[in-house]
Amino acid sequence: MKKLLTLTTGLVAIVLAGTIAVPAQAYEAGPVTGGGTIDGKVVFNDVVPTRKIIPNKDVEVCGGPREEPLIEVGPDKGVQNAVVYLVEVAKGKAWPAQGKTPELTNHKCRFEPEVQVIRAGPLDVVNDDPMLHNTHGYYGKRTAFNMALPNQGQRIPTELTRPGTVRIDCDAHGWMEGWIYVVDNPYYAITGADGKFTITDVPPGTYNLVAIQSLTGPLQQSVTVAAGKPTNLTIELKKQ
Ligand SMILES: [Cu+2]
Repeated sequence: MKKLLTLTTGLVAIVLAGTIAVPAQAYEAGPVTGGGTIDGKVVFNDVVPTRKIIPNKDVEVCGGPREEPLIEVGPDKGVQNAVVYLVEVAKGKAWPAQGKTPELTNHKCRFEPEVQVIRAGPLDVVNDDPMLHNTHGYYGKRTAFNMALPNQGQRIPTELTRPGTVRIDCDAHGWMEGWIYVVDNPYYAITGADGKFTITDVPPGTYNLVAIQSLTGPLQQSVTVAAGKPTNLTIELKKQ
């Protein structure tokens, strides 16, 4: 038996050595025993920077000039719409049951939702407005998808298969911006208006946790989860 194992390991090593790019190991979902919880709050203590938005067309739908915050901070400094996730988790809890395909909707020249987390896979892009939007998604500088939606009610299916941060622009309205975080495991959360988040059923162990928001960028830290216990974190985001 031992000999067979050694032989098998040897074969695997040969196969791997012969492969130029080893694909990332797929997440393995199964029962979690003694899972812990990560509870936390994402805060921003600095002055909130804003940007001036001056729509130069379609103003009847897009609205007039305005000043918008670059980070959504509540009265108690909690950050809304920050995304928190664990990276490189090999196995753990099942994915939440997925009903319909996640959507990115152009509505009154905004992306709804403005920030979302999706499992790597399909995405539907929708236009709710009575004029052209050109929805353009990027991983960094590389285009992930680029589509014209000239008609109200239009829906175009696409896919985001690679985990990572996807920035969404509109080539017709330069000020529009949205964010999709594509994940390859179900250990993620998005903060509510109070900045709080919860990640449940985490197998005991030590993980890399990333908290990310568009102004501050990603902040990574190590977190250790004990069996059956909550781990409490306060994560302070800072301007890049
Ligand atoms: Cu647009």
